[in-house]
Amino acid sequence: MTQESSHQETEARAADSGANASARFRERMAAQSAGGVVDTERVNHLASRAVKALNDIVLEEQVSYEEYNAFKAWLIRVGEDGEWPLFLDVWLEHSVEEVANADREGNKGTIEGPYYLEGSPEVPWNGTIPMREDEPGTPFVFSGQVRAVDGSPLPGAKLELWHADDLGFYSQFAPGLPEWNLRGTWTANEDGNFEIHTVRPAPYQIPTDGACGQLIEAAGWHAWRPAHLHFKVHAPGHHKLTAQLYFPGDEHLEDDIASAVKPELMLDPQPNPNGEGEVTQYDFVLDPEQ
Ligand code: MBD
Ligand code: FE
Repeated sequence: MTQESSHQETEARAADSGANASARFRERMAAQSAGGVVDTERVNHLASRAVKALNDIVLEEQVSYEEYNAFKAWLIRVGEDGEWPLFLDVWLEHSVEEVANADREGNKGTIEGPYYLEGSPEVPWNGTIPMREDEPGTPFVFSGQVRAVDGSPLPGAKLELWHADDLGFYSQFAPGLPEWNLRGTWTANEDGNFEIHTVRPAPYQIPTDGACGQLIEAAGWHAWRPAHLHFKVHAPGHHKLTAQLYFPGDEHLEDDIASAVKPELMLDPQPNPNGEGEVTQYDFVLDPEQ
């Protein structure tokens, strides 16, 4: 990594990542023809419940004008910093994911978070993720198989992986990183196997200098997520799986700010017998579509 890129990267501001996350989300919704359409009756029901829940809090907690105005100012700032995607994905998406995937038989999934991008570079089944020549971090080999719930391998399954770099930044959201850095799409081989070469991600702090950081500080919370690898795994005729995988011993497994850790999503890295970094194995099991 050059001095220049590390300098730019560490100067990433919450508002830059927020603006990028908001813009990418808007693009994705615009690309889905049916995106965002919820029928009137359902909007009435859900919006009425949400408004009532907030009013109940005000009445039960005897909320003052000072508190109301602090809340109003903070909501305005969430918008200004582009942090609605971050706020929602950290504090609400885990419940939506729980509802969506309650009856999956195969792999447990977890939240997508705000930093996914479609269309990352294609990598052979045993290839290396796009990264800088001197990408900081422990070399990490991640292999496994993609199968159906009946045990049959899924050759040609696609695995999209994205993760933060050693400083906790995601390409295309923080400045100063090459496009698609630490993002790639693998195609499983004829046995459904894959072997991904990357570097081990570091624990991750959500941006602290924006509206979400302001809330965390005002409430005396912390901003940490455990180190994680994000995946989307898909094969024709099967439900797409969105998951994250975590590392044992991480300080924030029990108190992930995004509430997205599950015991089924733990890796077990071992020293690589070749002496360079670590290896780990994990299989993905996909549910049939019906
Ligand atoms: C992340 O990297 C992330 O995965 C989530 C869920 C929220 C904020 C940043
Ligand atoms: Fe993440």
